[in-house]
Amino acid sequence: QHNPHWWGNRNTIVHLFEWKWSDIAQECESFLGPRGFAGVQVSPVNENIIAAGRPWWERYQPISYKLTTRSGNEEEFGDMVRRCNDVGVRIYVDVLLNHMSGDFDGVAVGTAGTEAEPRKKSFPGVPYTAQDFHPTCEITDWSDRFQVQQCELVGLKDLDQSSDWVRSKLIEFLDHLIELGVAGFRVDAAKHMASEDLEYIYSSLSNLNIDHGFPHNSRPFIFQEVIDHGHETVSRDEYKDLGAVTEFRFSEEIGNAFRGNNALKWLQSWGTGWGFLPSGQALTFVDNHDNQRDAGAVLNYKSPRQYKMATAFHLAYPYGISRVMSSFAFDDHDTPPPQDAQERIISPEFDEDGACVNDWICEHRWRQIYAMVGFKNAVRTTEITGWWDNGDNQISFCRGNKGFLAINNNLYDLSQDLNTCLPAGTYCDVISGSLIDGSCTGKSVTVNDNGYGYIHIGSDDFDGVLALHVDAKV
Ligand code: ARE
Ligand code: CA
Repeated sequence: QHNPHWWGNRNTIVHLFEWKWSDIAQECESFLGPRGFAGVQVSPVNENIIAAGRPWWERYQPISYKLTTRSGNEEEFGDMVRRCNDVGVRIYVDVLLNHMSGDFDGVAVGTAGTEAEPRKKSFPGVPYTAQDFHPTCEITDWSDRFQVQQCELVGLKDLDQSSDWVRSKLIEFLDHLIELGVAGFRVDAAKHMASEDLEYIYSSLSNLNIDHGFPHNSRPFIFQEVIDHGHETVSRDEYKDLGAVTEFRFSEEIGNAFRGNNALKWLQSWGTGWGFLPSGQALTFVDNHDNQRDAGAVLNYKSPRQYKMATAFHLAYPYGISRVMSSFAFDDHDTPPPQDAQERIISPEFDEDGACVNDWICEHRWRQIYAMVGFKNAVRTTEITGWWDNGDNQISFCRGNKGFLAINNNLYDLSQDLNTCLPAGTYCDVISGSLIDGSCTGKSVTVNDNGYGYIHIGSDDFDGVLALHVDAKV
């Protein structure tokens, strides 16, 4: 179940972390569809516990499978899915199959008003009782398969997916979402579930809903969150044939490279050459909602220049199923999404350039990022050719004769004639500007009959990337 069911030539997913359904519907129509985004990963849709201060992570603690959260209710969810599908943008839901909520003193009330007693493993809204869970134990040894899969991840009540009842409830929940028109699922904490159980669940799911434009017999796209750095017993290889797997090594290595810890020239063998999963099984990202919060190699919006370079490379190099992160501003692990005094999530607002202003970061609305989504669409089906580097942190390459990317992460200028592999003509650099009314608002490059053009990226230019493609030819 590796096919994401993209529409037309589209091929980039954006994670609209913590957005409301009505705002996503609007975003599909006004921005994502027109800009050629292929799909949206949405935050968990089912009822969750209410945690003090409303941290984003309360949504990873389910209470029931009723579709009411701070992002909206079932009606709003259904309306969003229909409106996004109507403009060729697919919806993928983040689903929690591993666990329910963690301990809560007394009776907890969820976002749909359902009561539960997590300490007793009693979730009448499903219903689940203690017998549907693994006995309580703590994960202390991450190399111990039993602990990783049958103990409680950060104290979250661990469901027993080998039981018929649990399986039937999970399948019913996922089928309900398929009925509403989703194209697939991000499976949270997949490493914490036995792959045999997941295989049973995935293969039992309905085909995608033909009323939403999916061809007959389309299977839901599955991408599984498995964090595998190569030194634990449970590995990505157990899951990769069931569906795609999040390739965390990609995220760390691209961060390392663009932070300057590894020369960009080494990126020539990017992909399987770096020990990553085969391209069609790898869900790739510069950062995700978890690792953007950890200090370390991973880049996030707080280092914008490096982040835009890494994203340009991510979207230009033909490897993986790409996902772009769209964040809200945070100080620490617990910062809630933008909310009002009544703790309702507030809608993003935009300035005259279309950038978000009220604590929504909206990386997907940064020109340097959405322009690369357009680049990836324009070069779809081409191979990488014409790699060039200066032996250090200046690189360039072509995508067939449809696109060209150059990056300068050295502290001196890149100024020279390079092979762009493009047909002769003048092209707009889609990073420093756009093609508007037949002319470039940023840099432009004139390509001669041999495919060469003069490329300049100054070390103090606003961005360290230059990107040309056939859809931005003057
Ligand atoms: C919160 C509190 C906890 C509290 C718990 C229960 O922070 O203190 O004990 O509630 O009351 C998210 C947040 C958590 C939050 C949780 C539930 O990140 O802070 O806990 O929601 O509200 C491992 C897993 C991987 C998991 C990461 C976070 O393998 O699956 O840990 N990622 C997913 C989601 C998270 C989410 C959950 C799972 C839970 O993406 O957003 O948690 O649904 C090594 C290992 C990895 C390990 C990693 C971090 O790299 O190889 O396997 O990841 O360390 O520990
Ligand atoms: Ca488990």
